[in-house]
Amino acid sequence: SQATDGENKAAIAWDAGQELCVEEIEVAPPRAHEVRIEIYYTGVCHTDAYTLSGKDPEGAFPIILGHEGAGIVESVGEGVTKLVPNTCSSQSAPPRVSLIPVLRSTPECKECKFCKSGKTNLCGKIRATQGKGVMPDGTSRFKAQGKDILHFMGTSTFSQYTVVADISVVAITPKAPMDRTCLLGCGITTGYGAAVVTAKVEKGSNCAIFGAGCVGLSVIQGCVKNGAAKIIAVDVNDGKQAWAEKFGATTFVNPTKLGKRSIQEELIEMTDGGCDYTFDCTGNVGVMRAALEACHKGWGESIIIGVAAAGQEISTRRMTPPSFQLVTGRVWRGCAFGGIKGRSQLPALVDDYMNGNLKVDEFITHRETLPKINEAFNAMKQGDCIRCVVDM
Ligand code: NAD
Ligand code: AHE
Ligand code: ZN
Repeated sequence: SQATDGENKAAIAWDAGQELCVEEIEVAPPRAHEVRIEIYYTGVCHTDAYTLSGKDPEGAFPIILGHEGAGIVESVGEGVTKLVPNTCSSQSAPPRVSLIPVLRSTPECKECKFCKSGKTNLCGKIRATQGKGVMPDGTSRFKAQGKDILHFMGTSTFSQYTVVADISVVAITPKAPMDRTCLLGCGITTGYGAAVVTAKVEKGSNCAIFGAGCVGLSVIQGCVKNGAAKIIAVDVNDGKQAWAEKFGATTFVNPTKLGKRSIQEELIEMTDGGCDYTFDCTGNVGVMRAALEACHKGWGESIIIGVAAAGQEISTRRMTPPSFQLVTGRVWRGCAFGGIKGRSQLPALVDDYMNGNLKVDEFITHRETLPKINEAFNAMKQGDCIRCVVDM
């Protein structure tokens, strides 16, 4: 089917805090260096809910959310040579290319100061326009009810067709099942990369992971992969204990059940002086502080992954002077998409999954279809949903 023939539906967020409306939209053809993709499956990430809630300072409406997608290239704009449909596959009819559009901050142009630095996976080429919800030329490709609809994270996967910059797309093996690999577009890759690529957890390390949702569970799988000794999952929901253990956590702590003792005190005692690595996978600024303060003096590193709401502040004050948390060698850092470069490094992760070396299926607790996408958001609030995959 064609993107513009009236059969194209998308879930539109008309305003903050409202349910998504599934309705017909027009998706204009891709312009130069753009790709139009037929989305087959999308995951729903907490960052979609965060932006929908109105807490994202960049979140403008109306917008088409979604940034964990897998699909097939339908057409390409001028100057796109590597993602041309029907040429990249050895499969018989219909030949196709599977793609994961990767999230906004992690396109990879391989030419900008960021890409060339060798120090980050962030790419500067289209970040400014992406933040404004438009394509690099400053315009939108989506129209509904006569109005322009904004793009999100350079992906907008809650649409049966979407247009993205070519540098936001990564071609993966056509054998990969799209109803699972869509999740590599954000949550799983983010957590795994945070442990393996950003923290570079060493064998024998003591690690604490705050928040055992999709991101935290994948941090756990990264810690397991790198041979960590203690992998302590911290979550306020006791239901997450079994999940954390399934992914390889060695211990589970519910911080609400420690009486007067703080979680940082508990972790420092459990690890004989503090953790080598801690990870915030909650987005809660109080948790970020606890995660830093639970680190070992001299070298402990705390990685912030969670996205905190606009207007909040991160702070630390457990020592006098407070700067001594960092002066005495603890490191506070963060990462987007785990520090993984979308186009250079993601295909290898897909291969790891195909070879049975990376858990993906295990994260899927719910499935929905596009007309019921709001159910996916409801499920996410329940606490028993790790990831819901939406069949578009
Ligand atoms: P999730 O809601 O599935 O998981 C969060 C977990 O944290 C839940 O199990 C919850 O019970 C637990 N939790 C909440 N408050 C807690 C507290 N005070 N102490 C301990 N545990 C607590 O969410 P997710 O999809 O795994 O995402 C986690 C965070 O990561 C979100 O903030 C999301 O926006 C962010 N995120 C960031 C990136 C990135 O690239 N940096 C990518 C994906 C998601
Ligand atoms: N306005 C931002 C807010 C959300 C955010 O921080 N996004 C993270 C990824 S979270 C994915 O679930 C991110 O990549 N930030 C780095 C950047 O350059 O924005 C947004 O992304 O819309
Ligand atoms: Zn996400």
